Amino acid sequence: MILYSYRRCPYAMRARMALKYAGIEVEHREIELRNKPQSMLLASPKGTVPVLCMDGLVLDQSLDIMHWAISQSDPDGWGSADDAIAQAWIAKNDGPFKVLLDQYKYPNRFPELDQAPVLQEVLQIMLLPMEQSLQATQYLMGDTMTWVDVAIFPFIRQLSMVDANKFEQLPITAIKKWLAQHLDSELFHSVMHKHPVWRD
Ligand SMILES: N[C@@H](CCC(=O)N[C@@H](CS)C(=O)NCC(=O)O)C(=O)O
Repeated sequence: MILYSYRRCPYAMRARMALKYAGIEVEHREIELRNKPQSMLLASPKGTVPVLCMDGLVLDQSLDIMHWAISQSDPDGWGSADDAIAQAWIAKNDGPFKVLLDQYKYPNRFPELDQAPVLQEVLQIMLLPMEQSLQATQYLMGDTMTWVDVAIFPFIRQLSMVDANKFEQLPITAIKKWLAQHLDSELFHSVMHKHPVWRD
C-alpha cells in the first residue's frame, strides 16, 4: 500500500493519523506540491494529497481514507459517532471554515480582506460552536474521541499557528485544552516524522 502525502497538509495529517491508529502499514511517499510525481497523478489525476493506492483501489479523499482505515480496525471506537452530527461538523470544517482559514493564513492572496474581521468570523462560525461542545464534553462528539476530532484537529492547529498570540487571546479555553491534548499525543508525533521527497 502506498500513501502519497505532504507533511504539513491537514488533510494528509488526518489520513496518516487514521492509518496509524488502525495499525495499517503504508509505504510513505512524501511529495512536493509544486512537483508532483507522475505515478501519483496517474493514480489520481486531480493532484491533491493524500492519495492511498491499494491493489485495484485508489482512495484520494482524506475522509475516505479515514473511514476505510477505521473499517479495517477501530480499537478505541473512533467510528462510533452519530453520522448526521459528524457530517455537520465536517461540512463546516472542510467548507466555510477552510475558506476563512485560507483567507486568514494567506493575507497576501486576499489583499482586500482584513485579518481581524476574518478571525471574528472564524470565531462565530467554528470556534464558538466548538467551544460550546467541548465545554460540555471532552470531545466533539461526546466523552470519547472519534474520527471527527481527528479530522478537525489539524485545521485548528493550522489556525493556532498563524498568529499564536492572537489565538492565545481568544476566549476558547476548552478548545485550547483539546488542541494541546492532540498536539501532545503520541499518535500525532508519530505521523509528523520528516521523510525525504519521493522521486519516481
Ligand atoms: N478534498 C481533499 C482535499 C485535499 C487537498 O486539498 N490537499 C491539498 C494540500 S493541503 C493539495 O494537495 N493541494 C494540491 C496543490 O496545492 O497543488 C481531501 O480531503 O483529501
